[in-house]
Amino acid sequence: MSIIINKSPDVLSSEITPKSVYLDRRKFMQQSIAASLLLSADAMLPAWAKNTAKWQSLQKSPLSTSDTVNSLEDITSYNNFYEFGTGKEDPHKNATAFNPHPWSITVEGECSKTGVYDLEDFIKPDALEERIYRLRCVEGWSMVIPWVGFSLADMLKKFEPNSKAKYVEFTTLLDKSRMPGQQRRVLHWPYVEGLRIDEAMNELPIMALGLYGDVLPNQNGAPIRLVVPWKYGFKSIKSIVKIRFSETQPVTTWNRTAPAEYGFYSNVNPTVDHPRWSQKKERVIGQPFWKPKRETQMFNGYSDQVAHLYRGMDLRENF
Ligand SMILES: Nc1nc2c(c(=O)[nH]1)N[C@H]1C(S)=C(S)[C@@H](COP(=O)(O)O)O[C@H]1N2
Ligand SMILES: [Mo]
Repeated sequence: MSIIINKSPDVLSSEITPKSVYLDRRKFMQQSIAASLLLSADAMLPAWAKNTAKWQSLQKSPLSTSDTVNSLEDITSYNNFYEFGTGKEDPHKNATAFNPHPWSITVEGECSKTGVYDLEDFIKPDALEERIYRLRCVEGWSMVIPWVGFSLADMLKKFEPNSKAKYVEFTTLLDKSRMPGQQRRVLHWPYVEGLRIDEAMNELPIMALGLYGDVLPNQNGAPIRLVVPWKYGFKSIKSIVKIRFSETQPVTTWNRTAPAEYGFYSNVNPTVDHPRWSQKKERVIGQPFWKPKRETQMFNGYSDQVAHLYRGMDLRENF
């Protein structure tokens, strides 16, 4: 197992962060969540999001990194979410009015349990855990986020994919009125991402419903987003409304937009540079400017869990 994996599931983010700071953040979160709910009187929180107080005592996954977590402020004010603008501060400003409830996910393609599911239909609060993962953006920065979520593989298995299901495609909500960034044609909307089925069935990817012990802030992909810790951040698609099992490789947004720059795999790989910049190092958000950059690790530190998925593949060609 790689050195960034903490094997003792005993430290919760609430202990890493001084209690008073953590509680302040919770207060801030609750206020901002309360404020966003005020905007729509009929906003009904689904069962899984009620009483998230208990999320603070969730079991911490042993797959978590022991690296220092970023502050809630960093995690919620420096974002990439083009549906709410292309600037790093735009999602924080422009996503406050977004109401992610009620929410459903359409399941299509090569599986026996296709249909439209309400989030509650398949989310069991017991399956929730805290997973602390580093998010490494292709642009060359990273941060460490205490997610609340559940195993993607466990969720996908419930839809009973068949033998033709070679890939899984994920799609973000398309709604220009609720996602103002979609009024500009900076990307092909809706945002689409995909994984090979064996990648999706690996133990690492999670569907996140929250972070820092509370529901996901809108700018981080409320109410549900993917987190794939060994791939560049853009694979971790936000605000998912559709999951499709397919026989052929999905056409993903960034790959379609700039195929020479963003491959389908997009594994974190310090030995393969982006055509316009090096991927050897990363700026850790929240660290003082004088601190040296961090060395980017192969597969973001998860070689032991995922290197076998790419055995025999040329990762320079399949970038
Ligand atoms: N739908 C959607 N998902 C998205 C993006 C986006 O623009 N739209 N940006 C991606 C990129 S480039 C990154 S780095 C991460 C950022 O996640 P965070 O803002 O929660 O840190 O989300 C990814 N998921
Ligand atoms: Mo990114």
